[in-house]
Amino acid sequence: LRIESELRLALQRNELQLYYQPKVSLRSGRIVGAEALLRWRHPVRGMVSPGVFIPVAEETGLILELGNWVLEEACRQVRAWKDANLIMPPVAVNLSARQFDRRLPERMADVLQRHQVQPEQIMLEITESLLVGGAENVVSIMNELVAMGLALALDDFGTGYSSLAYLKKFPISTLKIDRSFVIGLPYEENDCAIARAIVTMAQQLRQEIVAEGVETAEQMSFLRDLGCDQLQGYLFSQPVPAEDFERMLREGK
Ligand code: G
Ligand code: G
Ligand code: MN
Ligand code: NA
Repeated sequence: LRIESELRLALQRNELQLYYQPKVSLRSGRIVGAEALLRWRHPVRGMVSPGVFIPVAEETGLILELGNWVLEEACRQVRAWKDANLIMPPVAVNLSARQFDRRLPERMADVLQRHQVQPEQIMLEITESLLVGGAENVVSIMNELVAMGLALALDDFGTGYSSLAYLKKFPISTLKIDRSFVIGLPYEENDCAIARAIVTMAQQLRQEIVAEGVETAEQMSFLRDLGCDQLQGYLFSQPVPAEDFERMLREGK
């Protein structure tokens, strides 16, 4: 309850901020995307992790307001970067399952329009929990979003319950291999087998594949040899404030 009321205040007091973590092409080594990650600079507690406050926001329903703030801020930032003549790769935003309702396509159209951002500039990251059950309205909302030009990525892949059948049913263009399978590469045989299976499957389904949580050069070269498309992780960069991400883009890393 304490966090909930403080979180409401945080929205009013501008204590929230988006950090950006680059996604890097394993072929070219260049930045080909970014994931926006929410940060809360609490005046007393310091940096509060989204791992702590997102679950609270989801339970209380505050996630809708929080999620709208994130979409608004991501679009505002993309617009600002475009105005500064930066060549911007797509920016991915995390969506909680509760944000995925009938009005989401309309909300997306509205925020994109107000900031004059092309839908191709924004990617939406969803988790497997949304797919389980395969609700028809979820499929049709996804189809609407994709028809608008937005791309969908499946986050934390491999940790939930989605099967091959699910993957075929949903219009998802990118799979993100969960960090928990990347940690053991290339020494843990089981992790290697899982990573290999996910990449092979994604290739068959013509999906882009992003490995999360890449921290070592050995992990990177193993993933590159597998044919993985992109990496995201501390090896290249932690999530950083917008100014720092902008600097990375300008340096053409
Ligand atoms: O940035 P960090 O690794 O601490 O994030 C922890 C968790 O919080 C991750 O699961 C991440 O997906 C989630 N998260 C970060 N930002 C957002 C956001 O804007 N919206 C939602 N729904 N989840 C987020
Ligand atoms: O659930 P999601 O994939 O959205 O969350 C991403 C989380 O992973 C963020 O909290 C981010 O800070 C964290 N993260 C990103 N790269 C790395 C990494 O290389 N190592 C570790 N341990 N965490 C990472
Ligand atoms: Mn994510
Ligand atoms: Na993830």
